[in-house]
Amino acid sequence: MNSLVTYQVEDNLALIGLARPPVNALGQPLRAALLQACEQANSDPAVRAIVIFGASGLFCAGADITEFGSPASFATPNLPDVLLRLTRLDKPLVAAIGKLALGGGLELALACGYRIGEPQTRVGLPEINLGLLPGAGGTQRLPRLIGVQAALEMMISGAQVPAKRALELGIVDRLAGSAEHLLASACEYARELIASGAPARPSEPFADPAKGVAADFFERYCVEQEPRWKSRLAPRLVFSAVQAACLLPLEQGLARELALFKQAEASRQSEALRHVFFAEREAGKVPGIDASTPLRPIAKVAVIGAGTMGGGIAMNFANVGIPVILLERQGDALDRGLTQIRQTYGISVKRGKLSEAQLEQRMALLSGTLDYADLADADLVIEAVFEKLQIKQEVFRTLDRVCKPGAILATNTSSLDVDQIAAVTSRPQDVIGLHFFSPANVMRLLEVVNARETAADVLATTLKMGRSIGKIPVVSGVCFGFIGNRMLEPYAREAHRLVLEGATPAQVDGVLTGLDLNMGVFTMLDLAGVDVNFLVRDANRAAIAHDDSYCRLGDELYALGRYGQKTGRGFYQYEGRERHNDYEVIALAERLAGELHVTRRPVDDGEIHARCLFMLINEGIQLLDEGIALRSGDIDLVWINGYGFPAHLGGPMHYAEQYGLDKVLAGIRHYRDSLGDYGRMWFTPAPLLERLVAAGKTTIERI
Ligand code: 3H9
Repeated sequence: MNSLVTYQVEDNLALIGLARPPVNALGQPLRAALLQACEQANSDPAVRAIVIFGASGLFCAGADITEFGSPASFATPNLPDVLLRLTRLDKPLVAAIGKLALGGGLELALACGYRIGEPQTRVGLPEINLGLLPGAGGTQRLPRLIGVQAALEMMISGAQVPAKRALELGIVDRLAGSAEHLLASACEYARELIASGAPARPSEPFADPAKGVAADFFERYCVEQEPRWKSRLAPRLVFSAVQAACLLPLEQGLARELALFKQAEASRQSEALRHVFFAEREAGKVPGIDASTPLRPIAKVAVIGAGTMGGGIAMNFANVGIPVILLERQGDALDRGLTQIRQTYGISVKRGKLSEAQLEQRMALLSGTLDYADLADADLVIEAVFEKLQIKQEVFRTLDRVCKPGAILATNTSSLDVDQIAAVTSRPQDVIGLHFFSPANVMRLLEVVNARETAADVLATTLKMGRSIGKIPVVSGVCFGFIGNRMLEPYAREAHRLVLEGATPAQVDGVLTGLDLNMGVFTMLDLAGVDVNFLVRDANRAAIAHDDSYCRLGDELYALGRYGQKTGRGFYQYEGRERHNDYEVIALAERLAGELHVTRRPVDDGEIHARCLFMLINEGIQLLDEGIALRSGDIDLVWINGYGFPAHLGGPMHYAEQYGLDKVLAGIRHYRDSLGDYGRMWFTPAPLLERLVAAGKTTIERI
């Protein structure tokens, strides 16, 4: 038998083990081997039932994602055909689902008439996260097994369903007592089936999925959900496929599913989301670090500053059972911080995401102090104090005095020079930047700033720690603003300048949200604080001293105390959370344009798109060329997970590749030549972009 599956006949049972590490992805070779093994079992008169299991425990993570977009994805035997054939074997098949059955892996289990899990089993149809829909029968078979509503919910959310819930829903028929007993329990199940003369496939609980579904179910579902889908294609295709399950007999439903799947697979959105999937896995691979790099233990964490940021950071550790001590200068600030954390957990309790007991467990892991001496036994200290170099340096001098040798000293700065912070300590090798994004307990991005002297084991430890608290850690070198905020600068610059030239904040934001960004530049600044943005910009004033005219609008709003949402006025006016245009801001822009001799004119949406996006892309390419970012996929992850760039566009670098690097370059040159002094000042193409286009490259890489 092929080495991709193990095959054994024991006591009238054929045991077929999937053996393609690491996750039994159902690429063409495994599909062929599985089919061959099943045919062999089917034609062997000594075999009366078949058990399919994961040879190393894990059942299957689905189709092989690396095959999508290439002829291999449907190379013979293709997955839908293999699974259809399995449903037609005349012997009972039992899927023994160890650990995971995802996507095509769950579809394989659904093609088996019987399914057993273990307590740690999780099942799901996460195809939507790849811009796809289940394409090997899932959209047709799952509704017939658990009903339309539950099936649709699983496919639209892409969520993993834990074992107990899978049992309640009827996705698995029973659970083994433990993972170790799974195969033995599956064999026992198969023997029971043989003994009772059970059919190869039992009848389906929801054989007519339309039955019992309200006549207006699909219509109502669409009205409720569609606004959240924005311009994403995959949810709409999932929806159509499930609708087909209600309208068409199985065979025609499967054909419809296949057509929809192929449409999804060929889409740019799926290509972009697949890029993101692999970028997330690549981001963990950092030169100079591998499995042999030693790790430092992190059993206790300290956070300096119990404000919104410090509190949010602390919650990440309490959530995974690591004790955290919060340090503040004043007792009342500390109390406020801890109360705020309790309130935030309280909201999760109200939403049913956390139990009261879990809230108390987490709060019990959090303690407060006003005394640096209490940080002496912390393994990792994260400083989250005011964003000013001198203040942070003072904190690090103190940490250097009080922390134990080998403690990792991290700064949560969003823009300052980590080398200069490390330099005030006697142990710069232990210093690193850990830039959390607000709200720090929610946002998945963690920029890990690898300073000049940061030791390899410090970097490796923080990367692992980042993943263990559920973040996507991305390594950045040291520069002003690191990857994310440095790119924000030219992107926001264009937005501000366009308002001086005649666009309105709402028009600029509308173009950006029209691309499915979570929010436009001005909404984001109002949320983050016009004052915060001013202070960051001010710290970098020397770098833009040659022309900071575009900042004048933000500077004046700051001077007027219009700090954004928190003061009810910023680039917009607010009533509660509701945002309205503010004609005072337009009048201010008109006055400033006059003073700065900027000619006002109607600005079209295409220009807003090009100027904001091309400048964002240009800066990203420059960062790659400077080695601040290790790869273009890292830049995409930063903008998707930290700045609300839509994952289905793949991040700004992937967006540029899909848009055409030559067109981006031509656009930058066009504005360089057509915007007078301003254009000549700011629209300089990144040399790497010029080199890539000259070399005829269509992907962004360092050359
Ligand atoms: C599908 O099934 C379509 C069908 O409906 C229809 C078809 C016609 N393929 O994440 P990890 C690799 S769509 C290829 O680091 P973890 C991954 O790249 C699929 N490779 O580990 C990595 O490689 P490397 C639906 C895959 O423990 C290594 O395995 N399924 C696949 O943190 C380890 O992965 C999904 O969307 C794959 N399917 O997480 C599930 N899966 O070491 C996608 C993983 O070279 N996978 N790899 O970097 C996952 O969600 C996670 O990988 C999983 C493990 C939870 C399984």
